[in-house]
Amino acid sequence: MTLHIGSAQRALMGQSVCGDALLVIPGERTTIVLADGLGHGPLAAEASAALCAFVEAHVTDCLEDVLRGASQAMAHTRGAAGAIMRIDERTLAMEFAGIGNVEVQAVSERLVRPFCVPGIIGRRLRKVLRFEYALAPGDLLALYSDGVSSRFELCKYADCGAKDAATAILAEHGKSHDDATCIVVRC
Ligand SMILES: [Mn+2]
Repeated sequence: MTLHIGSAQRALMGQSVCGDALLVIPGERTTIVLADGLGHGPLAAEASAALCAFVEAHVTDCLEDVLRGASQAMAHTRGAAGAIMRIDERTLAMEFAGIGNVEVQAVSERLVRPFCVPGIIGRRLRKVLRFEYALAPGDLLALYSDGVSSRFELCKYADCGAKDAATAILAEHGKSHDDATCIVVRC
């Protein structure tokens, strides 16, 4: 089984750095991170990079622990919204946990509807929810920051490659007043 992963990202117009960050860590279980540092510019980028680095350093820990640990480790940063998705390449078992304004959509014959709970990574986290799903070949997922309007239908991009889908979603639904990132995964 193989995952096809593609992404697209751009900074808010006028900013030289993007406050969003993304990371794909391949492995038996591929881990995907999307982080949106609060606000814009270098301090937002510092917070989102800190989340990606923390996840990379704790890639085998359970997702609740990763988010809670990251939140403590990021106390000196501005804070970030962020989501982590892990997919077992062999069984397509998927886990997801996220905090704040990162959204996820799925196209699947099964009910796949994970979501992020309110909060800021880098502040005291109250609730952390972890979702588990069994994905199937052909399933399509999109993970995106709040610089992308959630009013799109992912199924319209079902025939595109992952990279083309992410690029098209960003071009068609990116908001001009925020950093924007979209990651598409096809099983
Ligand atoms: Mn944002």
